[in-house]
Parts: sequence; structure tokens; C-alpha cells
Amino acid sequence: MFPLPLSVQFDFARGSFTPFEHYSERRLSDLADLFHDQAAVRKALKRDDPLVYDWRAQPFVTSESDLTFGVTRIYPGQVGGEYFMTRGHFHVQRAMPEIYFCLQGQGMLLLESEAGAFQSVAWTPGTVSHIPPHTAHRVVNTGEAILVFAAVYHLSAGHDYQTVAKGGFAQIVVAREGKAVLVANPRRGG
Ligand code: M6P
Ligand code: ZN
Repeated sequence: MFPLPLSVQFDFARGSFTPFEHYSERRLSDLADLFHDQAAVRKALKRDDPLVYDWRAQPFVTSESDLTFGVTRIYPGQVGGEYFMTRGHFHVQRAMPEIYFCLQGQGMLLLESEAGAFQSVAWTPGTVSHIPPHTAHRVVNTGEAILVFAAVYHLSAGHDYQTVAKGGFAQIVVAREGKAVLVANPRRGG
């Protein structure tokens, strides 16, 4: 017997797939601590609490090494000039890698190793990025439309949000004269 399901179906028009076992969403209030301009976050939250991103995941479970397929959709938007983004995480199992595949939109993948080496990768539809072991990863939507990306990772990898939450990534992505630029993260000091 093969384990079920063997496949899910991605719908390119909707930027989503079925069936899926998990669905979650993150609003600005869930992510308030992520953004560098806390006054801008408070001001924005007085108006409304926009959806920043949602994701769906389908674990493919066997009796051995299991993979999860996920699709994350980041809505366009900014707060304090900083673009909407995922929370970002290390894997609890630090040696576990991941593949991200940009399906729609424009964005940036931020990578930072445990040793503090930082790198950014510009994304357009079709970019496939490898997230190496021991590397924190975050995706930023720098476009004016939704950014959709697929992820494949080990089910047992786990999400460690605490390490990133302490100071964020080395650089943040902000809008300057309508363009996305990377600047040093003021919360990291130095
Ligand atoms: C991708 C995967 C998931 C992750 C999701 C949202 O689909 O990396 O594991 O949960 O994006 O990103 P984050 O957990 O960093 O908010
Ligand atoms: Zn991950």
C-alpha cells in the first residue's frame, strides 16, 4: 500500500492547492514585533488589522523520512516603509534544509546562517532557492501584487521562531523612492 495522499493539485490561477491539512494566517497584530517602526505599527493597527500572509500545508507521511509541501501567500503592503514578510525561522533540527519555489510576484529571500552570514536573493516567478542547513529564512513581498511561493521541507524540521525574534535578520527591506532596498537592521545595533 502506498501512503495517501500521493498528490495535491496546485491551481495557478488561484495560487493555492487542494487538498490541504493545515491552514494558518498571520495578521499585522500577530507580527507587530517584526517591524522596525513600532510607532507605525501602532498607527496602522488603529485603522485595521490586515492579513499579511497565509499558508497551507500538506504533510506526506510515510513510515520513514517525511516531507511537507506548503504554499505561502504574502499580500502586498508596508508598515513604516518596511514590506510585508513572513515571520522567518530556523529549523529546530538545524541540519534540515528546505526548497522554496517562487510561483507568483516579486520578492526577496533573506538568509542568515547561525554564524551570522547574511545573504539576500531577488525573486521573480520561477526562482527556486535552496535553504541550506543551519540557515534562518524569511520571504519579503517587494511587489504590488500577491507573492506566492511553494515550500518543501522535512516534516520533522520544526520551526524555531525565538532565535529570529531576538533581533531579526541582519538587514531589513524598505521602500525608498518606490524601490526595495536592503538596509542594516537598526535593532541589531552596530
Ligand atoms: C513556508 C514554510 C513553512 C512556513 C511558512 C511561513 O510555507 O517555510 O514551514 O511555516 O512558509 O513562514 P514562517 O513560518 O516563517 O512564518
Ligand atoms: Zn523552514
